[in-house]
Amino acid sequence: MKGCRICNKANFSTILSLGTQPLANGFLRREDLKKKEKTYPLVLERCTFCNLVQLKDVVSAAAMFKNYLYIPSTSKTRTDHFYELAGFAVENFKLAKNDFVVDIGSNDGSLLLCFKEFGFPIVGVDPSENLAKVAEMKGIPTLTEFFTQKVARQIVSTFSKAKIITATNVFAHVDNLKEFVRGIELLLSDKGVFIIEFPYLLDFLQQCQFDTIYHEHLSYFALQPLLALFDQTQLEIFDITHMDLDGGSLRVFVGKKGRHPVKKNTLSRYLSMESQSRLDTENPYVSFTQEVRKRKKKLRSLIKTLKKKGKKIVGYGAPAKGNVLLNYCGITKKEVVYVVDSTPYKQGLFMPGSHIPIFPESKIQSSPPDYILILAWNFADEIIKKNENLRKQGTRFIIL
Ligand code: DWN
Repeated sequence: MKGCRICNKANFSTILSLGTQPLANGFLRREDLKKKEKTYPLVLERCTFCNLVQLKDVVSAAAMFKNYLYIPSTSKTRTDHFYELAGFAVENFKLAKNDFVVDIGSNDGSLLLCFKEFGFPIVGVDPSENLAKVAEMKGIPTLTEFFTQKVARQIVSTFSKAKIITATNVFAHVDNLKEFVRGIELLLSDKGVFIIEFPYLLDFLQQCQFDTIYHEHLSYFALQPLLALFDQTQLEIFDITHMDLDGGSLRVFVGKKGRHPVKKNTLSRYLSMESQSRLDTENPYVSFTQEVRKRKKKLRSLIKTLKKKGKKIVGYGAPAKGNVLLNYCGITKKEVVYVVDSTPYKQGLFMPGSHIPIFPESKIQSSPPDYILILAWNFADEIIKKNENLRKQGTRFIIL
């Protein structure tokens, strides 16, 4: 029986099972449609000792990330966010000309490009072979690896220690967190700052973001379990900010112990919000699971009614979470005739499980549907703005 990845205890309370699901970024080619699709159990549980919410089953990281189709640069909201993050880091931590910046889970290099434009030396670390090539073509040196202590030592000996290390939507994807943070201890300079961004458990529960439960997302972080993790290291969390991105995320600032003034009042504010939400009891998770079942029922009945009326429904965005939503709610190409997505690598492929075809966004303009189910709800404003003309012509948007 596996132990909790933060406290090693093996006492878990099941929160929700989403059955068995294909990998959320496991988009299919036409020739794959006839083959039996690999599915994996998808069960969310809570460690009853340190309260880390996490997946029960771990799928091989190589299977998920070696060839990766998700890129952040397909959404202006996200690329704007990266510029803000880079600008904040440069300003707030007074980066000097040669201060070295490392991004872990650097994907196609979108975030590092911002630091590069500021003139800083940079390196990316990402296991995805296809995306490392894209990053290198943009002039972003990238180590095609999962981040470990060995990779940290390699970077220090080849380049230097890092003043800034970023990990945006990566930390929650890591199975061996202790190995990862040991690597940060080796790579981070004495006054360096490790900046982590991830969806916040309180927002996840309050907004019932159950479609973000998928095999890449191993942990669903609140502050309390993270403090327990860093207590085991030479690092400490010294500041936090909350962001609206992705339905509510935290930006957590970590440094070597004693090197940065700890904003105790800020940390206690988050800890008291978490204790008011009683995250250490069954209550919030029972209400979450009840709400999930309600929303599944509501979406299924809406789609059924619209189909009965002969309405044409298409999906907007082919996000990983969209696949979880469609598969968990049993929605297939019979109900949603196609989805559109701005990611070139996804166009021409099919959604895993539902087998809904993926087209470029232009398709939706050429044959306007009656309804657009926004699967990338975290970018609903950007998507609705982009399709204002369709709205004016009577197309309606559905956001669960
Ligand atoms: O944590 C993760 C998040 C950050 O990104 C990864 N595990 C996987 C991935 O999750 P996702 O696929 O749900 O990410 P997004 O960024 O919410 O996906 C949005 C999708 O919508 C992309 O495929 C791009 C597409 N899109 C579009 O087609 N038109 C997005 C916008 C804004 C648009 O206008």
